[in-house]
Amino acid sequence: MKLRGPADGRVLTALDEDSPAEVRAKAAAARRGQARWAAVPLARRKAALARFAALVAEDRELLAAVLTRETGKPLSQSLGELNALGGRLRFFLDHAAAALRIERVRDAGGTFEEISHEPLGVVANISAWNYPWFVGTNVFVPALLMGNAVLYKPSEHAALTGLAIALLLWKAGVPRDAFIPVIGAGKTGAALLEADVDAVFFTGSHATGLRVAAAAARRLIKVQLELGGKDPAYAAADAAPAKAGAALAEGAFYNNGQSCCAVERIYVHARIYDRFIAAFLAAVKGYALGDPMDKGTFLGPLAREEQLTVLAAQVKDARRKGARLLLGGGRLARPGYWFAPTVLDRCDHSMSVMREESFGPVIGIMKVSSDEEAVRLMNDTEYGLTAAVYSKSRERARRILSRVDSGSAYWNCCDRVSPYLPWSGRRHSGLGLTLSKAGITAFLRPKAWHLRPG
Ligand code: TXE
Repeated sequence: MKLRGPADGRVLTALDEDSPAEVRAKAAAARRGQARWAAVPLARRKAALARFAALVAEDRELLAAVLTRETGKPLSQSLGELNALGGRLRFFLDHAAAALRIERVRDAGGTFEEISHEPLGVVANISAWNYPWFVGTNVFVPALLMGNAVLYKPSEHAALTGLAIALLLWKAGVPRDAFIPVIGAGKTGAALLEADVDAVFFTGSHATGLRVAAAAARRLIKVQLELGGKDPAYAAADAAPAKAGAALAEGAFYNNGQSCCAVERIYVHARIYDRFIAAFLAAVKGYALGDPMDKGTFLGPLAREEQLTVLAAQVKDARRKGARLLLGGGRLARPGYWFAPTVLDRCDHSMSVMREESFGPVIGIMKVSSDEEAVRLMNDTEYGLTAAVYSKSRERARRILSRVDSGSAYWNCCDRVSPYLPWSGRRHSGLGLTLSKAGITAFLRPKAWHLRPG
């Protein structure tokens, strides 16, 4: 498998892909390793993951450079991801013991009823490239802490980061058969789903998520899917247009729009429309575009060449149907996978840019005349990951957001994830959740105990 650098399209290196037989052998090793790892006292499992956090922090400059080379994410944003990792890992470490505690729930007239929590077993973690440290650790850190073994398949676009993760976990004391990287693309992922695993945690596209869910259903194994979104934001009539414009530009263009919770479509009340657009455009025009290895760069190349075609088609479709192109509009004439930051307004819901995930530096904006209209449009989607409202009034934002069918709600903020809060998508955005205390217990199975002393 050849890995190409998105900044210039040149081959970075080549890696051997795991064949189905190798995947099966790795799964068998993980099965043996899991039993031993689960028997390690929690304090030692925690110590290993705490060492992993320290090693990542120590090596963050080098790890950020690796991530930037293989995905094109600007170096400052790769570093941002690595710097924020410590807090996330601390959350998991702090809440691990409580998740494993045995609960006595009732004394039923001499019969004690208790619940204990056991690991799922061997967890397949099929991961994505856009935030490989975040979306990876959201799964494999709590999985390992709870006593599971993990078969980790990094995305083929972030395989070097995947291998670096494995090396650091092993160095930190996680046994080589408790965390095993599986290298390859879709075929390898499909083979992993046929191997002897007890659960699959997937991050990626809706289309692949459906295949993963179907494979898991045939085996009756646990499945969790973290898919994309078409995340709406609404700037209400009482929002501060300059602030909202700048904040939503960042939400739409950070990581070149390649975040599951990137702002994907914007509705702006007519009363503040012109001022909002001016602020939005000024912010986007101010973003430094260039070599992702340069710390001053905000916009780099896309991670995947295929997405250039998707974005070009969305822009063409929108313009044909009457959208106004305010900025950008197409591929940049340079080697690598570059697309100009693109802003379209006068959009409507007949356009794919307002309905299908863009996952790139393209945003559609639409004028609305009431909160009611904004709610209707925000809900006019198959996705349900996040939604944002900009308004001076918390009550107004709460009223609107409680009517939007999404897993996360943002008031005067966007494109944000917290380890303390559940990360979940509704409908086409996913199944199950990661993060929060529930994102730790997701890696456990309860056992019901009926205990009658006699
Ligand atoms: O995703 P895929 P890709 C969205 C986003 C993006 C698009 C495509 O719109 O443009 O998906 O990205 C593995 N069985 N998101 O191609 O194909 C694959 O090797 C088992 C949103 O990266 O879903 C990789 O490890 N596994 C998302 C993982 O699945 C298979 C983040 C994801 O690949 C497989 C990433 C198969 N049949 C993309 N086929 C988010 N939630 O933020 C592929 N894979």
